[in-house]
Amino acid sequence: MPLVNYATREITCKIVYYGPGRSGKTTNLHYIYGQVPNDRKGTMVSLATQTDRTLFFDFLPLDLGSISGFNTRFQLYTVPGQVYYQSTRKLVLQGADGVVFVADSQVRQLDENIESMQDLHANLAEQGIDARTVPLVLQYNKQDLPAELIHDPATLDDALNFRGVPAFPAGALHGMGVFETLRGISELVLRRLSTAGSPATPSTAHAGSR
Ligand SMILES: Nc1nc2c(ncn2[C@@H]2O[C@H](COP(=O)(O)OP(=O)(O)O)[C@@H](O)[C@H]2O)c(=O)[nH]1
Ligand SMILES: [Mg+2]
Repeated sequence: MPLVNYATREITCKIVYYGPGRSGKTTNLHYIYGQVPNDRKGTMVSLATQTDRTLFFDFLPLDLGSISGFNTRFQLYTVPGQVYYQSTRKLVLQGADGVVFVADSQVRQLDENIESMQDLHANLAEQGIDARTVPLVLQYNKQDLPAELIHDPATLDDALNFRGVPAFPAGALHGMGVFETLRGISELVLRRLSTAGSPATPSTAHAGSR
């Protein structure tokens, strides 16, 4: 559920970058962080585990409109991908309003992508989030690698995109597709928010207007 702050008139949405280890989740976050002006972002927080880190920061997007007079703030999180960080992944997924699944397009990583997608579904279910309806986009990352090393988006769609959600080819290392992906998930999250009628409370909702 998004967090609504009536004092600052802000809605905060939590977006989690999920996917197998080394698919490029951290690279996405660093790229976005580097592009957002200082006065529109918080500090990047890094929680270190032994060989990987959970990162997060929040920011106010420049070009996404407000909802019922509330500004939207996004919190972006990455999870550690390695199998043994299961408990961290579950924790980070808690309360997610949207998920970006970052797949590694390399042919040799296909099984890891599939496994991570199954892991996502299981962990969402455990958090009481409906995997069939939660705002979700896919990113097919590392499309900059030589063609013989990677699967094309159509093949990755067949293997991973069961819900037929928006999918974005990307090369996060050079920023390709990063903001398209972010915009894709933001739009889904905001669309869901506005159809849910949020933020509707006795103090701001207009009785009888819906
Ligand atoms: N060629 C290529 N390498 C990438 C791309 N995105 C990430 N990488 C590399 O993949 C490795 C793992 O990336 P990282 O963001 O740490 O993965 P994470 O485990 O998902 O957070 C790093 O060496 C990155 O430089 C990409 O789009 N293209
Ligand atoms: Mg990482």
